[in-house]
Amino acid sequence: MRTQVVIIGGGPSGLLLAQLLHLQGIESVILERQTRAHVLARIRAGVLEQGMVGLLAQAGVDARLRSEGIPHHGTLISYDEEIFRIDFERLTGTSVMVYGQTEVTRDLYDARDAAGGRMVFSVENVVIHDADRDAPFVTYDDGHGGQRIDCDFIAGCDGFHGVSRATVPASVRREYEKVYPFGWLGVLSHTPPVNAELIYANSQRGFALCSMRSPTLSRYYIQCTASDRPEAWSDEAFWTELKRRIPAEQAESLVTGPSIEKSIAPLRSFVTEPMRWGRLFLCGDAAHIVPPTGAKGLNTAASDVHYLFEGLCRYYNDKDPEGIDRYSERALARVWKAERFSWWFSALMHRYPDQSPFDLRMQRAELEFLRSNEAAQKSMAENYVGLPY
Ligand code: RFL
Ligand code: PHB
Repeated sequence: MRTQVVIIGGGPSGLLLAQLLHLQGIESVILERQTRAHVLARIRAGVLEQGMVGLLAQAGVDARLRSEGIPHHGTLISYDEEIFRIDFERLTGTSVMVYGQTEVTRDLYDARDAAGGRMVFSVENVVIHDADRDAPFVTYDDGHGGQRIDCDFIAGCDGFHGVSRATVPASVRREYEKVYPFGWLGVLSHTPPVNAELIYANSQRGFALCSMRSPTLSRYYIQCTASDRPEAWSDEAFWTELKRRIPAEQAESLVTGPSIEKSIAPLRSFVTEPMRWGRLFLCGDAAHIVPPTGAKGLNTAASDVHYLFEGLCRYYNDKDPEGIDRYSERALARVWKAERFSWWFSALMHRYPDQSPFDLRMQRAELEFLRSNEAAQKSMAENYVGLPY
């Protein structure tokens, strides 16, 4: 088999890239390790920047997003007895959209089906060959034996644990990593959200976040220890702990109910450089991870897709290699800004096991500065709604 671009990974990055390329007449094949049902069962991000909303519109997959997505014009931040609002609309003139990653992925699968896009699920032993030569190819097992696809380029959209990053020789790769000494325990429940906007809470007992997916579906998180397991948390224990970490008014009005999903995400900052090796391009979580504070993971994956898509279009439509040659540099410039914001917002909002009384006062001073300073709020809001592509 032959195609122009082999896309490894059928998560949001791979699907969005495939759909955008298709609309430009550029052929691709997606290879996904899991089943479609497995990919669609994952509960992950919930907040989309306008840049990503625009990209989904460009891909022609924004109909449901426009009707079911919830625009958010600000967010609340609480600490101790204080609560204040960051007004995105006033400070930046724009807003974010609350619409789950699961729904984005479902819309993209539907679009790929409608376009007759080639996707192979449950593949095993994906191996990238000759990425540093002119005629690369990918081999894999599809349950009926070994297969081979020859191609011009490979997009490594296979997440943090995929094969793409590992294909780049260690002598070429530079990796930067910070592992945080805590995780997030997340619960999804069929209950009305406690507040119309998200609440990020820094409490003496640790961080909490009140988020949502729809007017009847809530998503809540609490900071937990890195070694915690979801089975150790009953629903009752979760709700009790959440109420102790959010402002009293919201704790009183919180509607609780059975969890329909409960999971723990570790927190990590990670970047690999460069994001290109020969004809292999890394995209999204395959190249970088952010802690979820500030919701930058999915949005940064989308900006990578934007730069790669632009580069491939210029290559195929104008025979101009400049876009793919500059892909790594352009993507990384934005990636590091998202890394900085997620790291800063995580440090501001969590309790660290080794925080000294001085560290705690610094955190509080920073929160007070943010509460009272217009320039600090503007900087936070600009990063939250998403820096320009
Ligand atoms: P994904 O979504 O991980 O998709 C990669 C796909 O590649 C497949 N794959 C392979 N396929 C073929 N061969 C192989 N060898 C393969 N290895 C892997 C996988 O099965 C998968 O389908 O990466 P992508 O597309 O780059 O998208 C990135 C986003 O998913 C990610 O940035 C966010 O979900 C991060 N993230 C969150 N971001 C937020 O902005 N807000 C959140 O609340 C939030 N929660 C989360 C998250 C990530 C999590 N992970 C990765 C554990 C919660 C969790 C639990
Ligand atoms: C979510 O709704 O899952 C969510 C929202 C904001 C974040 C992280 C996760 O910063």
